[in-house]
Amino acid sequence: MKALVTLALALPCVLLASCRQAETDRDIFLQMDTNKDGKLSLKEVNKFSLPRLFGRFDTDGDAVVTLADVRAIDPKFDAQQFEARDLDGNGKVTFREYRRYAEKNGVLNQLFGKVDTDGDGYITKPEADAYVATLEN
Ligand SMILES: [Ca+2]
Ligand SMILES: [Ca+2]
Ligand SMILES: [Ca+2]
Repeated sequence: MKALVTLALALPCVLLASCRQAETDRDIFLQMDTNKDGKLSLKEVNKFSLPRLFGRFDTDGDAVVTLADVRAIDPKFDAQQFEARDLDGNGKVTFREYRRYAEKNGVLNQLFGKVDTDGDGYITKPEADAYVATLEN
């Protein structure tokens, strides 16, 4: 559950750029929409967000995330949660391991489902805007 809390905090920023950054919401949406059909599939969201989420935890930028890296952000992060991601058990989570874990466990599915309010399996711009608006209140 801790991981979910961490994700819930990390995702609005990463996924929909609700944090005021140089990139606007619209730019992020267009960047994520790699096949340019005007809507985001879960696959597109994963492809865009997972490297950014991983990068958030890789605080020293050495391309692997250790438990120490994670705890620098979330001091109470559960060691078992970390071990679940460290598929070869060497104490370091690579992006490949993280992606395999994330896709297998559908870490973004819950958030995706929240934003995809009509449940058609795609996030449209109005759905994304409506979600960002709920965060800003
Ligand atoms: Ca698309
Ligand atoms: Ca590993
Ligand atoms: Ca939808």
